[in-house]
Amino acid sequence: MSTIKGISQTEVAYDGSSLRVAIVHARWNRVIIDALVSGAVAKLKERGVKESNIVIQSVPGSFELPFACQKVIAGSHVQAGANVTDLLGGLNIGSNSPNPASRSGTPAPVPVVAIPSGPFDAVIAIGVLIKGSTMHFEYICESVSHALMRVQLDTGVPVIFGVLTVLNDQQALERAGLGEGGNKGHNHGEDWGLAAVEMASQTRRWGEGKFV
Ligand code: RBF
Repeated sequence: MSTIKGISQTEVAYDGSSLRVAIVHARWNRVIIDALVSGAVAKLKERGVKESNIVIQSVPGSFELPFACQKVIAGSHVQAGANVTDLLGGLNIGSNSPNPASRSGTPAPVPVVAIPSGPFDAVIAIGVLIKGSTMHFEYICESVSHALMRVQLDTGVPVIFGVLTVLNDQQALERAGLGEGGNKGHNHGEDWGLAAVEMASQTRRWGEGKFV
């Protein structure tokens, strides 16, 4: 049955096989978080993202998500750069090599060089904010959503907004496909996995000036 609510399917089945995606999740409301993370991972894999290219990191609560996403994106650039440097260092070109093995005429051992891992193509930030009796809910929702938007605009890496902001436990459970009674709901983590592959693929295409 079609509804007017929710995301509509794309006509394109995006291929995630060359993508690297990070999931950063909070640990508050863990049962719901775990279901959402599993849903996101399942859809990433369904779209071809390799398990080795899915990196999962956790933070205490949703308030920490924007900072962590920013650092994880920055760290992936450092990691990619570091591997290239290792690779160049390992080539040992020329006779002035400081490697003692080379000076003695023995061929330097071929270093094992890790395959360079590229920077993340997308990050999924997952948190569950349940309205309590304090004003924290409003403050955290507001600042986290603004900050996650800022991270993606500042870094140029799509950040998928996987933060549930709900009034009670029941709503949270239903949005993770864990609803009790008649309505199990729908696991929104699945949508976030698909959104990550779509946005990462499109960001690459747009970056190459391709629009068709
Ligand atoms: N973090 C969440 O991810 N979800 C919540 O529902 C949530 N509720 C909180 C309520 C209060 C009163 C406080 C003080 C914190 C809450 N946090 C929650 C944690 C917050 O995101 C953060 O981890 C901590 O405030 C430490 O910076």
